[in-house]
Amino acid sequence: MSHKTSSAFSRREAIVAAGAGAALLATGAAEGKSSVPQDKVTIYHIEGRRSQRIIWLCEELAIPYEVKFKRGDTMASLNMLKAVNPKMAMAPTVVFRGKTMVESGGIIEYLMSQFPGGERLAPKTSSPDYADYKMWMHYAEGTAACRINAEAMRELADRDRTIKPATIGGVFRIVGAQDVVDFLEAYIATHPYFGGNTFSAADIMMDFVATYIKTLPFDPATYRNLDLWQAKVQARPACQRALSIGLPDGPEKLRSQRK
Ligand SMILES: N[C@@H](CCC(=O)N[C@@H](CS)C(=O)NCC(=O)O)C(=O)O
Repeated sequence: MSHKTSSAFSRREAIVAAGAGAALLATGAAEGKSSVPQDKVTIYHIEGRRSQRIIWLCEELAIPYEVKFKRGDTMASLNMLKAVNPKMAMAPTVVFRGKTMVESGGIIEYLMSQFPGGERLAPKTSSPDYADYKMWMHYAEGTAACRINAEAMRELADRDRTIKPATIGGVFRIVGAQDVVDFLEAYIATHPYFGGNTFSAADIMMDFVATYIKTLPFDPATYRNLDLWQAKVQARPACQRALSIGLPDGPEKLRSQRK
């Protein structure tokens, strides 16, 4: 793996991803062109966060990209992100063709529409799987992550390590986080992927949700099939490359840093 430093940050501070992106950077240089292709995606990243999704997408589609974060230092990575996107400093923040974007699902769908091969990561619109794909693409953030997060925040506040139904303004939600876990589990127990029969961007979106679930005290017996599916999708070479770039010290190190 080769690393290339960003002009904006020192070698220790910035990591420019290898893999597909580096391959294209190298091609440009060999032809005497700019070593920075116009269509390069810049991903502002925090280890273990949703920005991992964009690295994975770029690896799946061989999109040229660079990743900016400070290894092992969440606050420094956040500050890099804030410097480029002060009003909405969220991971991922992506800079592409002069635009700064947030919202991982939107970024993924946009990049898929802009690079060759993007259509490989979605079922055809004529396929019965297309409805499932669309639903999970949006459910991942629209419902799953935020409902789980609402209860996680309460759980962290209570410190009693139990998941309780979240309330909004004192009113109980009908659909709680365990309902979300049960819904995912029921689907993935009967389908190979979240986009139905084939791997798709919906799996990239849902992977973070599965990881999030594992960090909270849900009963693992309620997400066994989700676990099996996650092991399967994470074994993909593109995901493995993305993890070695975006989470170089592994999830354990990250967990120990959070304690
Ligand atoms: N729905 C957004 C959520 C982005 C988000 O909340 N990212 C987290 C990291 S995983 C973040 O930046 N948190 C900082 C904050 O909320 O202040 C997406 O999918 O991109």
